[in-house]
Amino acid sequence: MKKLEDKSGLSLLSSDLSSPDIFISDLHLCASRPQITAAFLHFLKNTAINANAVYILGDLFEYWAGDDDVEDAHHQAIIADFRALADTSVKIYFMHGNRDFLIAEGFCNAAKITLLHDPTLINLHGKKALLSHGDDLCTDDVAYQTFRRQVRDPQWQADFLGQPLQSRKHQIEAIRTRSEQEKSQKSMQIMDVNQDTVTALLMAYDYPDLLIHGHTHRPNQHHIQLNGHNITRWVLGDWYEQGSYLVCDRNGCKSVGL
Ligand code: LP5
Ligand code: MN
Repeated sequence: MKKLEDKSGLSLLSSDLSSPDIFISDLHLCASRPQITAAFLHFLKNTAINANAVYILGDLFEYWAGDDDVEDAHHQAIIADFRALADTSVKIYFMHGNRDFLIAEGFCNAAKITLLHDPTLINLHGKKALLSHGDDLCTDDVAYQTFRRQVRDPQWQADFLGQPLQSRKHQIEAIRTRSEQEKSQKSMQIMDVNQDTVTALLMAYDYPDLLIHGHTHRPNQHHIQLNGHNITRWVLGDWYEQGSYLVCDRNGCKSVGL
């Protein structure tokens, strides 16, 4: 895979025209919801296996406290099935979400997954598709964006990762509680993408045909007309109640429920 160095670099990832590409996000896998993990592992073995590539656009895990947690039994089961899928030559790409941005080389190498920058532009069966987790687009959520800047700071991350794993998990649980409290006070509009931010991103990436993201848990297909360009914004669904994925081939994209 070549790394995207500039905004015109459409050569980054190219889809194999004969097989579909699959996009998922917001699975929030954790040991306390074993039925979702089982559904996901079934999906890897029975659906993803027929794809050219699987793109996981963030929040694969409920949270990720650091790569020293790869030894956890729940994580090992997932890693084993990713490796098995990668060994069949299905490519697996992962982009950080707001829950699992501490995933690094340790997990990716163990799982045979390639980490993607947010955002990443790909050539999707001849269409330009811009991929993102989506949290960066929620700019009306000022409290979250302040929090995001803090925890994405490399020095902050180095200090955090220098603490014992159990201590990190306790701190994350405390932030989760606070996040849930604060979310209950925020309007749905504040927690959605900001249209001006979306527009600026689409223009910065020279009007891609598609923008595919998750995070908001509001699966939908939005048609955007921007300066003479027709753009589709696909929002992926979460896996809390029922798994779903977006599948794209040379005929277009469609959302599929499990
Ligand atoms: O995830 P979701 O969809 O429920 O809510 C998000 C935003 N919340 C978060 C927080 C995460 O859920 C929990 C942390 C994940 C693990 C990260 C690991 C490493 C970090 C460890 C930190 C100790 O992302 C939520 C948005 C919502 O999406 C919709 O977009 O609204 O944002 C919040 O609720 C954030 C609050 O508004 C602000 C929280 C301030 C916390 C300040 C504590 C500062 C201390 C920092 C480090 C110790
Ligand atoms: Mn998210």
